[in-house]
Amino acid sequence: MTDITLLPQVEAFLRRRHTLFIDGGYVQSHSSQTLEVINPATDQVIAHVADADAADVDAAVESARRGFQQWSQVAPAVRGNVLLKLADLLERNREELAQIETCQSGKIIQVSRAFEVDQAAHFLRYYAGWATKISGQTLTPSLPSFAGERYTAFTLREPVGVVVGIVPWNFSTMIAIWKLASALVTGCSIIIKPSEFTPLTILRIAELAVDAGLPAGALNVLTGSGRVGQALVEHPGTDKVSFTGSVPTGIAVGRSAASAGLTRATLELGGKNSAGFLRDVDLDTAVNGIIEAGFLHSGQICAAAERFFAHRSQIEPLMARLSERLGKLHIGSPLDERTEFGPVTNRQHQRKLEGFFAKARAENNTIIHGGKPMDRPGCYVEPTVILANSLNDSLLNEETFGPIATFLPYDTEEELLALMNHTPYGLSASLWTNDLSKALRMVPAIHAGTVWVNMHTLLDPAVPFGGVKSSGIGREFGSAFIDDYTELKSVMIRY
Ligand code: TXE
Repeated sequence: MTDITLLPQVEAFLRRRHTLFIDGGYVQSHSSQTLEVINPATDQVIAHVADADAADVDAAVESARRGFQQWSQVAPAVRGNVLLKLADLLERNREELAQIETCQSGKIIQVSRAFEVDQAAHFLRYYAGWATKISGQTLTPSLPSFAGERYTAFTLREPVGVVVGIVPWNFSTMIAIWKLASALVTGCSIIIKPSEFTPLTILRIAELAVDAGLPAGALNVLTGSGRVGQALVEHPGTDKVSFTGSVPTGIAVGRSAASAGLTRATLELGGKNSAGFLRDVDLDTAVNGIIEAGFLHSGQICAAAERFFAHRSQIEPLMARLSERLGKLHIGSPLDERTEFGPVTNRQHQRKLEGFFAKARAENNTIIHGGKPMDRPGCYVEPTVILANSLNDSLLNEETFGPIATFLPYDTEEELLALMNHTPYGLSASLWTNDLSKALRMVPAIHAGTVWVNMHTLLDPAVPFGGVKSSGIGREFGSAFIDDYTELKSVMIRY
């Protein structure tokens, strides 16, 4: 094993006594409770963070309300420049941030660098560009004039106020950046509640945001358990929640937000995404596609595919070739630059995946590859390929959020569409074919917020992203986020 050496600043950061980030700096929590942060590759406790309490929630919300008053008055061009500077600072501190992220999440270092830092900086710059382009419209009222009076009208786009950004553990930095960039560019302030499993990187980024010129209170970070997220959603001083995470928690958050005086909620939840391979795709292309769709970051991606459908004539050779490729993956320490496949992010999740392996066996699914935890320290499970018996099998219906590709054969393209749509979820789906004309005819029949053709999982800030059915409400990215982070005020004038 040849792990890279941790930078001295990473060692020093991990040794810090981590507190909360409120009002532009670190402050002690009112609570004496702390949470352990565990490196899932080694099982070692690498840091402790505060488990915020109700008084901390009040302090963060008061700070965010003051931050909102100030930040919403800052000129759009200046807001955009702060985001651009933050993107520069992410890149300047790339290795430090990537190493902190890998230590807390087990994400392989190459993925931490490429996605948690480089992609996050790319998203920040995209959002920064919107700062100077968000406006209302002028309108022509429709009513006739009764006595010669005239009417004119226009709309204003106003920031919604204090946003709560609740972030999961799979991409702790990039998802936090999506939320803070959307909030800050529209003039909102934001309180980020990171996952209890991965709270560290965003604490460091909050410091960088102050260096980039963000005023106190515009960004606060409250660490703690789900209870802290719930208290923020229910707080009368918050105006909107942007949640990314599991379906059951997302539904609970949506309910709490509605009960707390119709707090706006955008919910980006997971699901059970499908990838359908048409007969014309050659096996190597299909195998590369399955690795991209199902095994990047050990499948711990809400948009990843978990249900794979291949033509009956191809399914066996396809699974054999996939199994051969997975057998050659370099599995190891996420701090080793050669590693292609690392641990999952926490013990709880590893146990959940073991539960899925047991279900597959109990339902007589065929385990083509993997199907076990790995006999080594850390939260490792084998990359796994399963052949299901029927559409009702658990592995084709329940989100595993892990490196498990479950297959079922189809005979006709009509059947393929029915199989792909047979799920209460609809975040993403992909079709793989050389026949683009056929793909374009099939795309409208697929029930998902994003349909990819000959690709899967790659998110672009210019392309809206979000779910249909039980996979969520609202869209991130593109111009679509503007509707969720601003109120539309209508102004009508008689003259
Ligand atoms: O997610 P949660 P968890 C799946 C994955 C995983 C399972 C549970 O299968 O094994 O969900 O993971 C905060 N009010 N996904 O428990 O519960 C919580 O503190 C407000 C899929 O980590 O969804 C964390 O910050 N907030 C998923 C965030 O919500 C609450 C990504 C997400 O936690 C809360 C992650 C409450 N009542 C896990 N309860 C995806 N699809 O992207 C918890 N939180």
